[in-house]
Amino acid sequence: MKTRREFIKVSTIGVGSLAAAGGLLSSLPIKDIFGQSQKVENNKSNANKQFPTYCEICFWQCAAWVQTDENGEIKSVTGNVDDPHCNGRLCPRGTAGVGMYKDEDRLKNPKIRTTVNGKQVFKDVTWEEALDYIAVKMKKIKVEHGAECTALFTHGSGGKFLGHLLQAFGSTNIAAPSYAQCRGPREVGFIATFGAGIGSPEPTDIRNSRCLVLIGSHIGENMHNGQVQEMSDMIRNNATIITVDPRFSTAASKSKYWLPIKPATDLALLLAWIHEIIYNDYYDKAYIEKYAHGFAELKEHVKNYTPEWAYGITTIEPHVIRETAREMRNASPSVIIHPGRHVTWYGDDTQRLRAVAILNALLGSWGRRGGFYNPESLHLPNFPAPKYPKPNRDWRDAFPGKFNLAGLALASGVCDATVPSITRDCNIKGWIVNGTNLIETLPDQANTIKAIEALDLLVVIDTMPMEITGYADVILPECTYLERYDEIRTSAHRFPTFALRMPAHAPLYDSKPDWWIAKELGNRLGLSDYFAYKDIEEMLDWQLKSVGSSLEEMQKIGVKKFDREEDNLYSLNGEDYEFNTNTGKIELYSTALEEEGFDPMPKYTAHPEPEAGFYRLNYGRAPMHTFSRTANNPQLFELMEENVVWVNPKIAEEWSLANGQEVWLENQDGVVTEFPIKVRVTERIRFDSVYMVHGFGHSKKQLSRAYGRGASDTQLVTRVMLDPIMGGTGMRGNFVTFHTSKPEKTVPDSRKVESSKLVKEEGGKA
Ligand SMILES: Nc1nc2c(c(=O)[nH]1)N[C@H]1C(S)=C(S)[C@@H](COP(=O)(O)OP(=O)(O)OC[C@H]3O[C@@H](n4cnc5c(=O)[nH]c(N)nc54)[C@H](O)[C@@H]3O)O[C@H]1N2
Ligand SMILES: Nc1nc2c(c(=O)[nH]1)N[C@H]1C(S)=C(S)[C@@H](COP(=O)(O)OP(=O)(O)OC[C@H]3O[C@@H](n4cnc5c(=O)[nH]c(N)nc54)[C@H](O)[C@@H]3O)O[C@H]1N2
Ligand code: SF4
Ligand SMILES: [Mo]
Repeated sequence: MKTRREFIKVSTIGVGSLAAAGGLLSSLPIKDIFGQSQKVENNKSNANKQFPTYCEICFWQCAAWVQTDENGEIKSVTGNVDDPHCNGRLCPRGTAGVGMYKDEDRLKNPKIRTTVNGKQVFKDVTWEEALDYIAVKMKKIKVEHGAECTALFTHGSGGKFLGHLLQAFGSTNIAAPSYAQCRGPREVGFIATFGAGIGSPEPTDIRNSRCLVLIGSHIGENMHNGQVQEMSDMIRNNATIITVDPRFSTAASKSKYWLPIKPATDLALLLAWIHEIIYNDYYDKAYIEKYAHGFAELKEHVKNYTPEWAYGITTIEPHVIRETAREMRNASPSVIIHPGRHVTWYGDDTQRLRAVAILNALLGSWGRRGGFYNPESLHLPNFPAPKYPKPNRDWRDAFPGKFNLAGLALASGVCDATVPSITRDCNIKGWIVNGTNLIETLPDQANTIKAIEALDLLVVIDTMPMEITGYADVILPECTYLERYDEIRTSAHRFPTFALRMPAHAPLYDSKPDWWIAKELGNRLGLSDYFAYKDIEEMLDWQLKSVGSSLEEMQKIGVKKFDREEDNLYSLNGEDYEFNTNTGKIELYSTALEEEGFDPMPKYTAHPEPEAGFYRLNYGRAPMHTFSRTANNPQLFELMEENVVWVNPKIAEEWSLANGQEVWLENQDGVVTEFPIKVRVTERIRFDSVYMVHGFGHSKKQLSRAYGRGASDTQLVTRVMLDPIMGGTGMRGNFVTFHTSKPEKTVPDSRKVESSKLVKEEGGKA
């Protein structure tokens, strides 16, 4: 069958030759790389100034200042001292924000997929042409299938404008991979327990805590700034850190206790801790009596979950389980069992996070100093606009009766609802993908591509040529965060703050911000009433003036702090409080889960184990990179060029693998990595697992530095362990084995979508 959409590599004439010289380029110092192809507009009126922004290299959104040089060129980015997210210090990635702006491989102008001489290529077009094309296609989808058959995938600030556009158009299918592929189960587990989710930044009072328990949450490699800083403060104060991780992480190296747990068994450890804390009367009696529901049921439920029972499952010795439970009790209520963030591991993730929430409840840490504080934010009113039309269906209709507790749309669910199925009547036909590299982000790449094949329209808005842009019908280049305004950051913290992002330079090339793209598309779709401001400056000024500030003020200060409305940072010291749960109490026994037919209290269930010769694929973060988005950043590439696979010495010996040797990994479904990855032999990983950093192994040649460097974990995540409660995609149930030379086939027939769909052609002129 002839495929409609072939994979096209976005290429430019200049970049094609640069890519060929990738090896050479990569060894040049950063300034030479910048000097080579950069045509930076001279912008002298901006010379030697500083402009406020907040960082977009990850979602901690640290507020910062952008400095320009004597030519008005962006020179550096530094932390804003008034910002509680960063306290004036950026992480290495934030400092390298300039590299994102100066990356010569950036997308430079809009493109439309077209066929020339029977070959699919991308044609350079004007913004007018690109936006007209999209509007015509969207209207057609609306007439033929309904507006609800469109969806937005978005990760990052500009998504709000596109979300507004989509809702005005008539669809509520707005999904971010930061939910079903990341923190969704944590939110659902905590909402079921405390009636409130965690959100971002996490309201963990780490700096005042006396005991921090990290369960696969690798702060220090996971560089979420404020909490890394607070954890350093804790270490200086000699507070106790307990790290549960099959790998000797950076956090483990700073901990009093490292529990090298057998992967996939954390729930057993958590239940044993709950058992210890209840049966030794370590729990906070007054707190539980006043605030909790279901203590007696919980006590009975965990009766047999003893440390000896857990030892057989987790390999953590009973005396260690007892000692660490005592450490938690000694610190209570200033103790945090950290909820983690990327928690979609084994499919029972909501229940594991329920156990984490229950443990925090028993120790009385929710709403207490050194535990979880009560975050506060100040909201800005929306610019006046008509009401959104009410769609008569959404992605949920594809899953009748399922995932009712999911609080947000599932990116994987929207993707599944796009794959044609005779049993579903909600097939999505148009996607706008903004700031998310879905090919590397969603598990089961073959499924993602199957969904893309079924689309009538795929618009990709990105700053870089990434794997996802190769599948687009229309590519729109967004300018980087250093070249644009966005919404005011209003995230909750110990006190409310606003942070402004404004351009420090005009957009390079022919790139545009999301707010402009959304407004222009709105005009073409007959939705201009929803965008009734001249430009974003007018809108922001209107919003800020409504709360007694102004755009002018924010341009000067960058961050504005507000007092809390009430003195209730720690609100549960005996005060009356009604939780937003069915019982109005902290639910140790969850009535909401019971109503949905799930276990009201977490139960341990075993997960599949690797066969002989296979090892569990474990992945995580490196301090100097964010997912797949920074691999090509010239400054960060200098710090880390590729990922490596961590292999235990015992296994390395069995396979005769040497440090630095290249291997190809093959998973349980016969999928082999496209590129080889170097071995790192280390005691820091258990013998039953291997570990690699996510975000490498780019197959996009236009990424002149990152192409083919290291391997992609996503290629190996073909098995998904679905969380039945909220639809999170557990991704750590995949097993791999080694090849020392490249095996012939890289994709087994059973997983091939359509071979020609992955034809990697060079595109036309860009
Ligand atoms: N295998 C595997 N999959 C994972 C994970 C994992 O560890 N392993 N982690 C999961 C987690 S925790 C998360 S949160 C998600 C993250 O998933 P994503 O957010 O999809 O992560 P990235 O791969 O960084 O893709 C970001 C995309 O946005 C583009 N971009 C960067 N800045 C801008 C901008 O200002 N504007 C626009 N329009 N585009 C921009 C980048 O070029 C890139 O294409 O992935 C999840 N998926
Ligand atoms: N530098 C940097 N920092 C980041 C990001 C980034 O891309 N780069 N991304 C941000 C985002 S969106 C997120 S969601 C967070 C993610 O960061 P976290 O939520 O902290 O962690 P994960 O990525 O889930 O976890 C990785 C850790 O879990 C361990 N692990 C694996 N399997 C198991 C197991 O069965 N049990 C236990 N106990 N541990 C296990 C791994 O060895 C590894 O140390 O990081 C954030 N911070
Ligand atoms: S933690 Fe680092 S990358 Fe993330 S927003 Fe802050 S400075 Fe930027
Ligand atoms: Mo995440």
